[in-house]
Amino acid sequence: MSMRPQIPVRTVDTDDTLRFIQQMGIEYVSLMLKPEELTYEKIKEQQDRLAKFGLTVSDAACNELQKNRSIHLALPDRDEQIKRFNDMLYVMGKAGIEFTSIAWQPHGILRTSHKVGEHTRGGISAYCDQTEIMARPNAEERAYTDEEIWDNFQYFMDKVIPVAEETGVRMALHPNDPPLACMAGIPSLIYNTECYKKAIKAAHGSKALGMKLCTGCWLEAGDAFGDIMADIKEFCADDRILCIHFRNVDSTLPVFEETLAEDGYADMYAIMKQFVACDCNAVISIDHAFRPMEGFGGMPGSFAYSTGYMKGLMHAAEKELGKR
Ligand SMILES: [Mn+2]
Repeated sequence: MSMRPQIPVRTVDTDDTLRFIQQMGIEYVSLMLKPEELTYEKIKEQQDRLAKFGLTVSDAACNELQKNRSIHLALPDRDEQIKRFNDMLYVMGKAGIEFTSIAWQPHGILRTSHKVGEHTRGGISAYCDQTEIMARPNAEERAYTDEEIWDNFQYFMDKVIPVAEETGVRMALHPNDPPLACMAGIPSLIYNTECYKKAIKAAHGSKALGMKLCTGCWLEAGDAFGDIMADIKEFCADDRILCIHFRNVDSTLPVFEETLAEDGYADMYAIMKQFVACDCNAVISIDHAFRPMEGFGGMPGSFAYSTGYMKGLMHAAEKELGKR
C-alpha cells in the first residue's frame, strides 16, 4: 500500500466542496469535528455523506481536545478533559477511524505574522521570526518547567494509551511549531527527534502513539531537529508515521516563511522518494497553503494546486522506484 493523499474537511463543507475534492482524485479526508459533533451518530452521518463523494475518513480530530490547555498544563479540570478525550476515542473506535491527532501546544502554532513573503509571488503565507517569538511574555500566569510538561504528558499517556489500544484508534503526535525548546514560558514537548523517542518511551512503546511527521517542522529547525532522511527511515521501520505534513520553508530558523513545495530550501522530491523507498503507507497532506484568494474556492481552492503538485511528486517517485 502506498501513501494516501489527503485533504482536511469540516462538517460544514458543501457538496460542491466535496465534489471538488473528489475530482482532485483524493480518496481520504481528515475530518475536523466540533465538540458537539463527537458522537457516533454524527460521525456516522458524516462518513455516509462523504462516502457519496468517494471519500473515506482516515482520521478525525477535535481542536479543543487535540490542543488542550487543561491537559497540557495540569489545570484543575484535566481529568474531566482526559475523560472527554477517551470518550472521543471510544466513539471513533466504533466508527472505525484509524487515528486522531494530538499536538502538545496549548496555544497552537506560533507565527509572527501572515503576509506576502519574499518567495510567494504575492501570496499571503505564514512568517516566523524567532527573535520576536522569544521576546514574548509568558502566555500563562507563570512559566512552566520542562519536567512539568513531561509529567503532564506521562499522566495523559497513562490514562489514554489503554483506551487507544482497546479501541484501536491511534494518536498522531505533531511537533511543536516552530520547534523551539520553550516559547512564552511553556516548554515544548517535541522539538527534535530525541523528544519523539522520549514520548514513545512515555507511551511504554505502545504503537497507539504514532506521529504526524511534519516535514515543515523538521525543515524549520533543520539539523537541530534531526536528519530528516534517517528519521523517515527509522520511524517508518518502527511503524510510527500515521500522517505526513508535506511542507517546505525558505530557510531554517531564526527566520522562515512557508513556501510552495518547489520554492523552499529542501528538495521535496528527495524527501518524497525517501517515504516511497521506505514503503510508507501514511496519509499525506500539504499541511498549510497560502491564504485563499477571494473568489477562488476558499481553502480547498487554495489547497488544490499544492495537493496536485504533491501527488505529482508522489507518482513520479513511485514510478522511479518501481513501486507503481
Ligand atoms: Mn504540520
